[in-house]
Amino acid sequence: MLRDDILQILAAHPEKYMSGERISQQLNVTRAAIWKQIKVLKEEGFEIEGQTKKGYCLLKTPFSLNEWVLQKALRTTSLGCKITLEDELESTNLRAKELAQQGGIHGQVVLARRQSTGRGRLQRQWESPRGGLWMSVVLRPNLSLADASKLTLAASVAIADAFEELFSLRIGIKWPNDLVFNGLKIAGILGEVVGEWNTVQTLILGMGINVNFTRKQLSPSLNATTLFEILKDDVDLNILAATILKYLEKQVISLEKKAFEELRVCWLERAVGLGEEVKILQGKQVFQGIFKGITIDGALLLETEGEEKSFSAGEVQLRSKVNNYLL
Ligand code: BT5
Repeated sequence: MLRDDILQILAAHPEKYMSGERISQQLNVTRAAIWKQIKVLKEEGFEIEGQTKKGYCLLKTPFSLNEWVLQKALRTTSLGCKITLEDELESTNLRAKELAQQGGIHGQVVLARRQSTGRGRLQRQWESPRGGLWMSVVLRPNLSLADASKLTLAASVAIADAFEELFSLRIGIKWPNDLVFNGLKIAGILGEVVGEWNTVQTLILGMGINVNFTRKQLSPSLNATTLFEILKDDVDLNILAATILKYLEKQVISLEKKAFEELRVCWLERAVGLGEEVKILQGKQVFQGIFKGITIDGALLLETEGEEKSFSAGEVQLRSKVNNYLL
């Protein structure tokens, strides 16, 4: 695409001005065509300075999702090998599922700047205003069905690692895979299995992160926060997506090598409520006890009345003793 070629030239000459004439000669198009595309790029959020005698200089790339910027930021070999980015989708998981059914490849990533009907687990609603990172990855890892389910745990660790690298921010993981800051949910993960398990195992890993928007844009009833509320500033969604994919790729490779214990340890390092008295809600039943840890398969271990009981994710909910989401 002409726009990408222009960006390529400008990015190859950082802090330098490139004349419209030189760019047009290099790309074999008119200067008017260059001017037109620069205008579109500016509308997309690229800061490009134009000076009459000197030409154009790329000052800043946009913080909003942009395929070219994301491609540049990627440091992976398989995840992000193919990117689908739409301004709005019903749900990135839904689109990724469709792509997977049509033969989508391992590592294909689907992103939307906004979701109209984003989904959580058990068909719960996931609010997805503009400014968030709504991303799904098609994974066809070399793992059994039982082990593939560990990828949702791996994704929560990958998101936490990215937050630490980029923002020096330590976020906790609330079992099984909610990411929380000061007891408020900042991100959620939805893993869904597609198709025939006996042949190629496909997992759609959906990650929803509240980033560049205020808390007011979500329903007041939610125990939620956003990165903007914490940092008081916008961040580059492309860098965030690329960094999460980098850590997720590492996790996928290490799970394929059966490094399950390493994942369990990393997960436990981030767990909130560990060693504390908690409540487990299973339908109308309530179990109270000490949150001892997780099994190698990610089931929660609760010490109650001198016994250890394990709960797998699904219908079960974890609460603090005082019934808070989790402090
Ligand atoms: C989750 O479900 O936490 C998984 C969320 C996954 C969302 C991503 S976005 C990209 C991809 N495409 C999709 O359509 N989905 C994935 P669960 O643990 O069931 O939590 C859902 C609950 O979180 C809801 O019932 C609300 O209480 C709460 N919630 C909804 N939107 C929220 C938000 N933006 N921030 C914090 N909490 C929210």
